[in-house]
Amino acid sequence: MTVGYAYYFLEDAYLRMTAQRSPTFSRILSRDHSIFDRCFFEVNNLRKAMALVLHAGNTNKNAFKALIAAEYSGVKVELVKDFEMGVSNKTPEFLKMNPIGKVPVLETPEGPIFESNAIARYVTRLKVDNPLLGSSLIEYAHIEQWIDFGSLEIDTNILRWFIPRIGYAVYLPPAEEVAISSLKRALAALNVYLASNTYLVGQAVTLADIILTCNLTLGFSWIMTKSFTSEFPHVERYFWTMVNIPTFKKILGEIKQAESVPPVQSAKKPTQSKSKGQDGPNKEVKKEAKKESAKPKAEEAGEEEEAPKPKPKNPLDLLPPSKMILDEWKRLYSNTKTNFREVAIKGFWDMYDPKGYSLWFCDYKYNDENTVSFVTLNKVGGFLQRMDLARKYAFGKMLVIGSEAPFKVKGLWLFRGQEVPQFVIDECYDMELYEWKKVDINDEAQKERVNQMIEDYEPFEGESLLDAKCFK
Ligand SMILES: N[C@@H](CCC(=O)N[C@@H](CS)C(=O)NCC(=O)O)C(=O)O
Repeated sequence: MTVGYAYYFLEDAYLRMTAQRSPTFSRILSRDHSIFDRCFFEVNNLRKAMALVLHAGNTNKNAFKALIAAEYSGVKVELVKDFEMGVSNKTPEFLKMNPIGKVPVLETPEGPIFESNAIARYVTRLKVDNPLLGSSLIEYAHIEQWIDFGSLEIDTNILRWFIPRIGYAVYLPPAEEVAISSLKRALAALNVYLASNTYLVGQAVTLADIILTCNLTLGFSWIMTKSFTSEFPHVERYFWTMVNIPTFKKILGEIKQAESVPPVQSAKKPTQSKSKGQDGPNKEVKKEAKKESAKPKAEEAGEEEEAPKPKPKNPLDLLPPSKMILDEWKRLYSNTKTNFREVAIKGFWDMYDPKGYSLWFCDYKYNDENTVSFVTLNKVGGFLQRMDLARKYAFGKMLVIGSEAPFKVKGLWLFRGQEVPQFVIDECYDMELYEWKKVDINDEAQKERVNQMIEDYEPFEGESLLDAKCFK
C-alpha cells in the first residue's frame, strides 16, 4: 500500500469515526478507545512522514515560520523547486490553491493552505501535544495573542515603513511617521514584557516566538538599524537569542542587521513588473531569488526580476580623504562624561578638518507651530530617524528650546564635504523645513555657538532647553 493510499484509508476511517460520534458510538469508543487513538496517531504519523510542499522562494520570512515550526515538530516540509516570484504564483494552478496569488502556500494531502500563520499552525499541530502550542488554556490564548501582536503590530508597521521606501508603494512622509511611531509603540511594549521574560509564553520556545522572530527578521535585516533598535535593548537581546538558536539558524541563516534605512526610491511603475500589473501596489516584496546555495539566507529586498545593480558609490566617498575620522569624534562625544568643554569640545576642534567637513546651523522655519511639547519632540525625533541614511557622513545636535510653547528648534550639523549633502536634501524631506547657514569658523561668536550646541549649554541664547537630541 502506498503511503498516500494508506493515508487516505486511515483518514477516511478516522473521519467516519468522528462524524459518527453518537452516544452509542461514544460508548463503543470509550470501551475501545485505543482503536480511535491509534487511527488518529497513524493518520498523523503518515501526515508527518509525507513531505509537505511549501510554495515560496527560499528567502521568504513568511515561509520560514512553517519551516522552523516543522524542524521543531519533526514534520517534513520542502520548498517547491524552482519557485519564481511573479511567475510561479500567477499560474492558474497556483491561483486555484490561493486565489490572491500570494506566497506561501502549503500543499497538503487534505488540500492547500494559504496565510503563513495558518500554515505554521497546521504544521505545528501535526505533532500531537506539541509543546510549541502551549499546555494550558491560558497558554494557548497567550500564544495566539503574541502571534496576532507579531503580525498586526510589528509586521504591519515594519512593512508600512519598508515597502514605500523600496518603491513598491507610494512614499508619503506623514504615513511613514505614523508607521514608525506605531512600530516604536509596539516595540516599547514588547521591550517592557521581555525585560522579565525570556520567551513570549512560558519557559520555552513556542509558535509565538517563531512567528514574531520571523517578522522581526525582515525589520532587523532591512530597515531597523542599530540606532533604531538600541532603544529596545530587551527586544534586541530576545531577537539575537532567537535567531542564534540552532533550529532557527538552520532555516534563517546568518542575520546581519541593516546598516542604514533604505533611501526612498521612486515608486515602481506597474509596467516594469513581469507580472504585468497583476500585483497590487502594496504587495510584500522580498526577493524570492533562485536558490544560490542549499542554505536559505535572510530576505533580500527588491523584486526578483530585477538583477541586483551594483550600488552606486556615494559622491561623498569619492572626496579626498580627510584626517578627521567621524567615528573617533562620535566616540569621544559619547565617552566624555566630565569636563566636557576641556575634553570633548577641545578634542573636536583638534580633530576638525575644515577641508573635509563643514558645520551648519539649522533653524526650524515654522517655530510658531511648535505649540505642543511632545509633538515638537516627536517631530525632531522623526527627523533624526530619517537622517539615518547619513550616519556615515554626519553628526548633529538638535535643541528644542524654551520652557513654554511655542518651542524653538535649532540645530548644528557636521557634514562630510563643503555642502549639505545633496542625497540628504533629496531623501530627507525635513531638510527643507529648516533654514541652513554654514558656520564661519573664523567668527569666534559662531564657534562659541557651536560649542554650546554640542555641549547642551543652558541657558541657550537666554532660554532653557526642553531637550537636546544627538545624531551620531
Ligand atoms: N498575510 C500573508 C502575506 C503574504 C504576502 O504578502 N506574500 C508576498 C510575499 S512575502 C507575495 O506573495 N507577494 C506577491 C504578490 O503580492 O503578488 C501571509 O502571511 O502569508
